[in-house]
Amino acid sequence: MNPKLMGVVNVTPDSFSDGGQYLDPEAAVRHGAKLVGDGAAILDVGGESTRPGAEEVDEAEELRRVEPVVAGLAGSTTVSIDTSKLAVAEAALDAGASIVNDVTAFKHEPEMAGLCAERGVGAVLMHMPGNPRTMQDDPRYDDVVDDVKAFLAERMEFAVGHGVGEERIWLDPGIGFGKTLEHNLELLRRLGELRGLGRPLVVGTSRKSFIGKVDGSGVEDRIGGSIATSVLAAAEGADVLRVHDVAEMVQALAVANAVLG
Ligand code: HH2
Repeated sequence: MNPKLMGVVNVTPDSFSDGGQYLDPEAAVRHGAKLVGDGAAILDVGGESTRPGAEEVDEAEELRRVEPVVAGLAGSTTVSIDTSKLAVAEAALDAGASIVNDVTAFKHEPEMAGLCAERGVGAVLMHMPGNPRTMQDDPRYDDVVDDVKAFLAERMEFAVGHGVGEERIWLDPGIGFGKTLEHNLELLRRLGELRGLGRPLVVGTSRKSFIGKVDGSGVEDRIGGSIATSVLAAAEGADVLRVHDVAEMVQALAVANAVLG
């Protein structure tokens, strides 16, 4: 197992686990540099929380948050911009980001596909039904893995149809986005089935509330669950793990690999 680690840099007042900690651009850049030192290959910079029920952030405000942080980090590492807004993605690419991580898979602003195509950058397409305000209202699937797979296949077709090189696309089942505890567990258990889509898989379980639903832990206390789910995801073929706690993940993967030989 040799997944890349994508370290999370949230430049927000309200992200569910680290909101407010890195709102100051200098603090965010310092944090990103620490994550790279810990072993992150990619930093995912975001200026809008997507936690269930989160309010949408004004475009100018999101831009103001992320632009200096992307500029401060992109010279020394690969940066992805976690946004569903075209103007924010464009400014972040201008500032040096080389991947667009859109949790709406280009549904919020379909022109994102053209932007990624034109700039020749990577794109992470994630599964989320509806939007963060509504996604946890009684989510239902016929078969969660088949439904997520069909959605990702359709979004990939859309992106490729708009000129995005298929080789630049990564796919993400969107753990915690419009899913019950059982849906999340089943997606992790059957993650290998998504390999059939033929593209690298990104998985983000870090500190998410489904972990707390298993053992009652609060958001500050979910590292064990984050590591367990991430290592299992890597064993099922995840290529990129989106995590807050990079140093702990590096150790967990090293020990898991040592055991596996
Ligand atoms: N999860 C979050 C945000 N962006 N992007 C991808 N591709 N996959 C994910 O699983 C994912 C994501 C939510 O985590 P976080 O950024 O810590 O919280 P918030 O959205 O509250 O800022």
